[in-house]
This record gives sequence, structure tokens and C-alpha cells, in this order.
Amino acid sequence: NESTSVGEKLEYTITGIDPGAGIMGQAEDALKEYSLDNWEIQSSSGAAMTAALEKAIDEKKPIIVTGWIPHWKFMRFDLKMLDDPKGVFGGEEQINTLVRKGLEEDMPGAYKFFDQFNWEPEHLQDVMLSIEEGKEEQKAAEEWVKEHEDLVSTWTEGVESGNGKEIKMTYVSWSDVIASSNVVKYVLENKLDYNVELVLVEPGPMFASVAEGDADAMIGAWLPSTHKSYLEQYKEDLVDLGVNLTGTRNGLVVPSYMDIDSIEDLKA
Ligand code: PBE
Repeated sequence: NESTSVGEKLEYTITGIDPGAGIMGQAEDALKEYSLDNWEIQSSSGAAMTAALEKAIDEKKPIIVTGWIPHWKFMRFDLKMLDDPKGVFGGEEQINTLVRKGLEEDMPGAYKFFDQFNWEPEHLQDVMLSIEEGKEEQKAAEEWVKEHEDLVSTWTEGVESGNGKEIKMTYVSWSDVIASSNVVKYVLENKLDYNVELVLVEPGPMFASVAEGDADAMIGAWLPSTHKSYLEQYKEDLVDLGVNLTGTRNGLVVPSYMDIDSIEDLKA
């Protein structure tokens, strides 16, 4: 029915991801800022969100999801991010590397490597897509590294061998940090002789474990907006090694065939 609003068609529901994700808080803020009082954000998970998106697209139905760049969904589907004139989702952001205090003294090589790790959104997106297409994570990392030896050598430059030392990294089950953590693990193990344990945790514990010194590093801090509250809580107890990627973006994402372009259009 042509006259049915997008809100009615969707029962005023936006498909979200896990409750601890920064983008979920931003989406809640968006409902307030744009006075979308009758809308709600349904929490799910990154995987459930992309499954719902795929299903809606197969059926040519409307759907609104919490979405972010870089992500393989933009390579697989024809999507658009709704304009956010109030800037609730923070605009263009960056991803930082955080390590525990004392890492520099204990493992200067690993510290230097983490400090030098830096790449582009397209790189991350390629690895994400390859994992999504079913490639085993370390295999996807290996293939990407073999195609980007020059870039990888800038990360390992001047870093001494780890002689089998153990490094523990925490990560969350978001496809970006799964991909990046696996690339870093591959390089540390195969180029620098470290042993890397990747520990899957919830968002809060990802920061807390590095702040408490239980983990050595995490490479998925989305800043300055997405993970602002986590960073504020833990920043005194962490070493922030700065940006490893710039050009991320969060927002509300819809299939291109939907005839809305802005979050403001949801009021109708
Ligand atoms: N994300 C991907 C995360 C950070 C990485 C945008 C889903 C979040 O919202 O916290």
C-alpha cells in the first residue's frame, strides 16, 4: 500500500546489534534527537542483523539496520546510509590501538609493532568479506598479508623477534575486529615469532581486560564517539597508541530501493 508510511511497514522497529555496542547507544540517542518517539531499536547481534538484512533484500521488503563502514555488507548489497543532519552518529571516525601499561617495558618489540600497525578501510573490508564468504579466519588473514607485503613490512620494520613470547588480545564478535585481530595475529606469529591468543569477550571487558593488564592489546576502539564511554572509564589505566585506521562511519542503513534518504524521513 503506497500510503503506508515506512514506520507502519516496519512496525517502528530498527534492527540493531548487541546491546553493548556503541552504535546502539547512538541509535537510542538518534530516536531522542530526531523525536522518533514511537520507534524502537531491537537488539540482536551483528550476524542476526546481516541475516535480517539479507532476508529483507531477497524479499524486496523495507528494513532499517544499525550499520557501519567498513563492513562487507556494502560490497554484497546495494545500500545507503541515511543522512544524519544532527550528527548523532559522530560523522567520520577512527579506530585506535590500546595496549596495557607496562607492555613497552615487557615486550618492546610487540609495543613497537602495535604502534606501527595502520591500514585503510578497503583493506579491512577485503578481509571481512573473505571471512564472510566462508574462508577460515587465519587463512583469510594469510592471503591478505601475502598480497600486501609492502604495507605489512612497515608494521614489522625494526621489530625484533618475539622468540615465542605470548601475547593476549581481546576482541568482540564484530566482523571488523574479528578481521583486524586475525590479521595482526597472523603477522605477529608468522613474521615476528610471537604466540597470539585471541580472546572473545563483550565490549566492556574488551577495554577492562587491557586496563587491568589481563590482556596486552586491543585494536578495535572506535573513537572519538562510538566507544567514548568505554574510553572515558578506562583511559587512565591504558596506553592509547593512536589511530590504526581512519574513515569509519556509523549510522542507520537501508537498502537503496527504499525511498527515504535521511533519518528525518522516519518522522513521516
Ligand atoms: N561497531 C563495529 C562497533 C564498533 C565496531 C560499529 C558495530 C560498535 O558499535 O561499538
